[in-house]
Amino acid sequence: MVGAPQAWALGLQPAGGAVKEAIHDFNQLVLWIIVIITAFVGVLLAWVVWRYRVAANPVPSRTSHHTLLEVAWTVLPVLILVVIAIPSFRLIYWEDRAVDAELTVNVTGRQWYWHYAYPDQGNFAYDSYPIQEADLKPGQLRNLTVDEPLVIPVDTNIRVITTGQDVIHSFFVPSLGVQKYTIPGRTLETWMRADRVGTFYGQCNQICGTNHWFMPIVVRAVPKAEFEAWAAAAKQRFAQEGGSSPVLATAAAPAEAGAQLAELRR
Ligand SMILES: [Cu+2]
Repeated sequence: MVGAPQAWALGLQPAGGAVKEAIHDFNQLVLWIIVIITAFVGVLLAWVVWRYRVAANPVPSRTSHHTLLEVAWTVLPVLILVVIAIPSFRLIYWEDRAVDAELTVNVTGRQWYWHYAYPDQGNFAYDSYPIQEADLKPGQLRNLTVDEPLVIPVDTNIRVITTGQDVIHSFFVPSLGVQKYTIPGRTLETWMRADRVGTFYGQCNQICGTNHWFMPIVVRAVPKAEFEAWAAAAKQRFAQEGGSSPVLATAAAPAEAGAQLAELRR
């Protein structure tokens, strides 16, 4: 599966995992509410224009105030908002923390590339740089391809801990339903899960400076055995290249990561 924007597509990207599926369901609810309200207001407006045009209604009524109507058009929107709010808050809290996370990845936003660390896989870390248009190979997506993707095992709850090194960035992968700010001096948590093997594309979606537009994210979900092999090889490779970064490199929990950051900032 490829999680990427399609030409002329309408609506949200297809879901690559459970979080995005829940977002789809919520979107469906809100979309129907919007359609019904728009249709109702449209029909009402058309009827008023027709029924009270000058030819049909030469002497306008001087009526003002209608208690029942006024109470109704105050209470009804409140009820509609409550209907939206309940599943909305439920979804926000569900996205907030990983349940039984089997793997943690630390995501650091930098001007203008990403830095990924795997604290519970031998603590290796590496940078993920965008590929310039001139260097693209056939089949690679323009403005969305990187040299080293974030590799994750499929069917696994993954805790994502984010921080920023310079300015606020945002880790955004639409098809996995992930969007989290990366804020210097703070760590935020969210989670993701790919239910299908595939490549999922995203971008930094917080205006973060000149190259904000060119800060792609690639998440590659692979079978678990393949991930183990990749992690073992990556640990060797990035240790040699010295890809490990002090920032969050050993963070196992948000509290620890926060303490480390405080240490680094002193
Ligand atoms: Cu950014």
